[in-house]
Amino acid sequence: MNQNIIVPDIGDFDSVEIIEVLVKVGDQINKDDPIVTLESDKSSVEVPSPFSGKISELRIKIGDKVSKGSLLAKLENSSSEIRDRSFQKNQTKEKNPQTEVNLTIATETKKSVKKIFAQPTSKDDIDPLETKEWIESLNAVIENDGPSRASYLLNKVVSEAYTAGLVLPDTRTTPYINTIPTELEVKSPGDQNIEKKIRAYIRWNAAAMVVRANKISSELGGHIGTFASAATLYDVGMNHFWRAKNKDFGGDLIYFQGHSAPGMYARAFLEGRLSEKQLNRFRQEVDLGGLSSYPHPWLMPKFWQFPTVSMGLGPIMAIYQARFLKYLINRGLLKDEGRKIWVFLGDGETDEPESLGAISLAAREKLDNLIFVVNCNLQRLDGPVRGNGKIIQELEGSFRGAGWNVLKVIWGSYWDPLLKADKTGLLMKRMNEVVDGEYQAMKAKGGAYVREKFFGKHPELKELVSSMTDNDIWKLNRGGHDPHKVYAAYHAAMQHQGSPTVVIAKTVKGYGMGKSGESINTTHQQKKLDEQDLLYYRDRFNVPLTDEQVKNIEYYKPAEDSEEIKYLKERRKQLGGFIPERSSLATPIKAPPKDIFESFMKSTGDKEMSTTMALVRMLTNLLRDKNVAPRLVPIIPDEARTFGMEGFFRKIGIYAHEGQKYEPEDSEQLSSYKETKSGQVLEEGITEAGAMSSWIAAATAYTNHDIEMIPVYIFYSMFGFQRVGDFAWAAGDAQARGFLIGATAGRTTLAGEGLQHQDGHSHILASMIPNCVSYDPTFSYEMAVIFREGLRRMHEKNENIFYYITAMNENYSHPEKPEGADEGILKGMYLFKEYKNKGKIKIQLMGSGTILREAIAAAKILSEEYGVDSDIWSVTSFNELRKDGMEVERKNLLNPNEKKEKSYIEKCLEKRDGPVIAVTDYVRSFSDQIRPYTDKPFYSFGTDGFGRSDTRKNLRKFFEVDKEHIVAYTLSALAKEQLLGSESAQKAFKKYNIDKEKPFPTKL
Ligand SMILES: Cc1ncc(C[n+]2csc(CCOP(=O)(O)OP(=O)(O)O)c2C)c(N)n1
Ligand SMILES: [Mg+2]
Repeated sequence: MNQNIIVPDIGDFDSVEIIEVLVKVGDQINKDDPIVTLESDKSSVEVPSPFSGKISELRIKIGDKVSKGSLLAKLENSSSEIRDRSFQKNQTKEKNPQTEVNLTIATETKKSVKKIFAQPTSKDDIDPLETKEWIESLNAVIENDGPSRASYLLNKVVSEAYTAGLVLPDTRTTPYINTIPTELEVKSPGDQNIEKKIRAYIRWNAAAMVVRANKISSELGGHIGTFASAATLYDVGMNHFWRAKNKDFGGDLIYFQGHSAPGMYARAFLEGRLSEKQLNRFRQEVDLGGLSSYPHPWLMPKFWQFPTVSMGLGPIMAIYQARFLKYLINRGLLKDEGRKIWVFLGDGETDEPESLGAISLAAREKLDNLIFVVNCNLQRLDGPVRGNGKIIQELEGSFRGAGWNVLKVIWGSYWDPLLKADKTGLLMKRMNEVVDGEYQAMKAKGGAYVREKFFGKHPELKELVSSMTDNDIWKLNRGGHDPHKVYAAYHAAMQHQGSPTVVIAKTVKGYGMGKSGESINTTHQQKKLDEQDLLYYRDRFNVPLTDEQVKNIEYYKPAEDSEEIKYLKERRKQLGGFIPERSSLATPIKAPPKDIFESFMKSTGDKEMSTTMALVRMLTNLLRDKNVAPRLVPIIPDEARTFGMEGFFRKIGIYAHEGQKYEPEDSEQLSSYKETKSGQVLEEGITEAGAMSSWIAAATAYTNHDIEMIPVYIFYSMFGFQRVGDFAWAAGDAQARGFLIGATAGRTTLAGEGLQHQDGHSHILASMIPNCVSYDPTFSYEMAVIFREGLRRMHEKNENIFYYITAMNENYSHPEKPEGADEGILKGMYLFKEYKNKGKIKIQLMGSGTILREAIAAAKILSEEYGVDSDIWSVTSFNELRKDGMEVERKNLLNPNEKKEKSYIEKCLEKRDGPVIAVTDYVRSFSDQIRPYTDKPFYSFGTDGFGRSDTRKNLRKFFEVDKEHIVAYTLSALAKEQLLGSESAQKAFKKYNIDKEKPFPTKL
């Protein structure tokens, strides 16, 4: 059968140009193979063939303009399967069980029910007998038919109640008791005696390490109280749950709470992974071999995996990590091995917007590979987290509301008999009503205080504990310190499917520290324990050290053949190895062949485009390279259309773990919104923090998943570094490899959007991150050379750097790459053009981004109208030039007797005359950075001040970076340098109507 391939619906565009023809007559093509690439003034998109077959005729060529319905090619022997059916096919495949359930419920609840007026819940039990019957019925169902039947019935009853208009009590929270009832707790198979000893040694060594460091200098700091509260939470995980990476398994990923780092070192010491010498070098890292204060992969690249200490970043990065793991599995790049992501965070830390900001995404994406453990020691740095409330209940409400499986671990086993004996419900009532401030005070003030303040409120409760001593009461433990309760919760979390789990554990800050810091407001910063405190701590945990050893703050490590060390090592062996440990088995990605970038090296002639479009075309080309294509991870926070990337939607699909349950409104269109389980694009919605977390997950996949990925996160540059700067810093720490693209960059280039949108400083922020390599290219060939090198350096040569490249939305034509420019493009500057022999005076004119074009235009005017010659330098990276300048200067200062080395800037400028005039679309400090590295007079111009909306022309005039200002200021600078009389400048100011009275833009 013969078929015509025509241009499908391409949205609002008409008469768009064909820029590539990707097939020729005689080619055998498959359905969805691209035929041509179309380019409008905003975006480029490939047109796929709706059929497979052999191309018998081509009706178009490069440069032709086509619209919807234009004939592109003819096919012979084509199969009749048409493109639009693919959606229907998908739809039947990806069934939606949820919809079916909802439908059943809906029809069932349509039964007629007698409507009654809504009434608030009655406070008093007017018929206790009836209440008892209901409860007994429920218990009978639980016993006879199991909890799932009981839940079903309750849900049914609740639905009926809603239909009847009843106001039901708030169900976001459950009573202030453990979620898992004692009878349902799965018992730990471990040897509790040995585990207790191991935990005691770890506690001791962690505290000793901090105290020792502070003996050297109190400048060093450190924390004891955080780990003291969390030791059991970590130990149970280490002994029983967390599986390490090895040749057979990808490994669970554990995000440790930053301030609990001492505990991880202390365990690694017992495991024989860290030496005593290393412990003694806690927080002393300047000479190699020290231990970093907190988890920092940059400083301990074989140990730490995740930088977590800037609070809030760990939780959200971990959520997107769990999501990215599913993405890799759903895209067929990774095996599903049931790996889990565990995240530890403090209760105070949950106040960070980032901590809870993405919990609804975790539930929506059904991330049952994710387990949060919130260590609720009820305190933060200054005092209680919720003195007047209950952080555990508040968190339960938030997580349950978001759709998480919530496991509260509030009370330890010593409370079990009391709860059982409490027939009146008063104990639970009391537990519910006491606020955290009181709970904290109770742990600080001892058993008698608890008897009076907690149990003393009701005679029945006082009676309940009448046979207990104050010491017994004091021993009533919190769930987070009870290994049995913690084990049961972790076990349940591991089994849970369909949603993420949060274990909310109640603990005591500074547990075991006694007067020196148990449950007191100053616990967090306690880092010095005196002799008495140390002796108390030793006794509290039965650490077998003599008084003398305690006074010397010795570490305790039993012999290698002791039962404790053998047990500890055996447990880790069973779980596949040690944790944390950082490694990479990823294989590099072969850099794409040159021809993928070749078309960008040529002039675009009259054709105008933006560097954003050039980049998007580059990515489209890269999707044709078999090595690179599957590894590309385009990440966009709801701006694909802004950047002309909507063509990616259909071409590679948007990742959606449930596929697409609806027919998209634009399904007929070429760029239709296609969501699919194997989708490649991460369309994040409006969350820069989320998108950045996705980028970090992908950019560190080489170590966390042993697969090299190439994330390209494209964002509004204004909403980049300044919005998520701390994540970018963490990315540097984590040794991320990938591209950050600051699109719509430049204070005057974004024009209409105004003050909050126009970026004139992101490069300064990027320059602060040591392993971030940044560029502000002007022309498409610069972008191509930079991007190609980024792929080579990061993903083929595995350098631990990441790229920040700005891309603009201004359309202009692009010249051909000057011969031999590659090296300079990458180093940061190259000679773009020279005006010679016109005049005697010369300037060194530098520019970057779109403002380089103003400089080029100014050079022409200066040459033609004022007889001033210029060397025009395209400065692709002031940041890279500065790095080179600093390093060379340092070397020269260190070696005053040696021959002076020249920085790259000096080499470029040494044989060239005249002052430097530097102009960019960024604040002056961007170009000022290279001032120290040339002895030429230096004048910089930039866009200091708040942006505002107007046309590009007006904005450039306002910020004084248009060609007219460049000309006038250059002439004035030449006058100042006494290379020219001042009349020329005066003339130019007049000619261009430059208002000398206008205030400096930072003041406007
Ligand atoms: C973003 C950020 N802000 C502030 C700090 C300083 N800081 C370190 S720990 C801490 C208190 C932590 O309290 P919590 O989260 O409850 O942890 P805990 O030590 O009680 O387990 C603060 C304010 C930080 N590390 N990161
Ligand atoms: Mg806390």
